[in-house]
Amino acid sequence: MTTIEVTEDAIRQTRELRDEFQRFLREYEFGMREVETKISILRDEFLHDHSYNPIEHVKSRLKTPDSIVEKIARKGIEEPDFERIRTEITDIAGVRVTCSFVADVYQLFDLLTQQDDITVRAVKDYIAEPKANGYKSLHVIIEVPVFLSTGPLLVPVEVQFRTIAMDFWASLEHKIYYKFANQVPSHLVDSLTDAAEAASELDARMERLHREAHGVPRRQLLPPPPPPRVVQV
Ligand code: 0O2
Repeated sequence: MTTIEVTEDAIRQTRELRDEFQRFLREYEFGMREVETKISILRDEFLHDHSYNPIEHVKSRLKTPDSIVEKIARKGIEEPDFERIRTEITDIAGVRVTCSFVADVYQLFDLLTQQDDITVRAVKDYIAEPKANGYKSLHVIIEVPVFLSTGPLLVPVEVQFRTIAMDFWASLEHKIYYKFANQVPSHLVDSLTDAAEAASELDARMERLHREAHGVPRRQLLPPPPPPRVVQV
């Protein structure tokens, strides 16, 4: 049997690293909570002032340490330190906002990204340009200030906006890929792409029905807000 000698110094260093990693993750959790609060304020205001709730549900998650390590490897980040991880991995904190209709997706995106304390770092509009497999969602990396005892800190948070139909498709697709460990048989890949098309048609049909029943919402007749501040990274 091999025995490993663990020195006091090694134990101290390991503890320091653990504490630093926990502090690092906590910053993302605080950023995530700020975004959750902003979304829930928008939802409540919509309900009271427009008697309409554009949000079906909100789900947040912090990337697990395993998933962070896997992404560091996938991106080929050599000798990663906390600063490098901070700049390169921008989806450690993620908030997913599932909306009723596509119009709600873009309106909530505008209302969140135009807030004065929010800076937009990057936008990926997979609704305007879906992925080859049919995946649709509007992704944005924002920076939100968090006020700590040591001073303010800008935390990146990935927000994904999508409709219920897009969310339904993405959840099942994710499960299928997980089950087949990413080696999905080609007939299933084709069926999934067809299903994404069917989900888009359903989105369009339900939105038309909603407008027929309720008319174009007053909030959608307002002039469009100015574009968000985007910082190139
Ligand atoms: P999880 O479990 O959601 O965290 P980048 O971050 O820009 O360097 P990446 O990660 O490819 O590169 O970014 P992108 O394209 O914005 O996609 C990231 C997230 O979008 C994924 O997170 C998924 O949540 C979602 N996503 C993207 N493409 C697909 C897809 O084809 N199917 C499904 N179901 N979801 C998708 P994670 O980290 O993979 O997973």
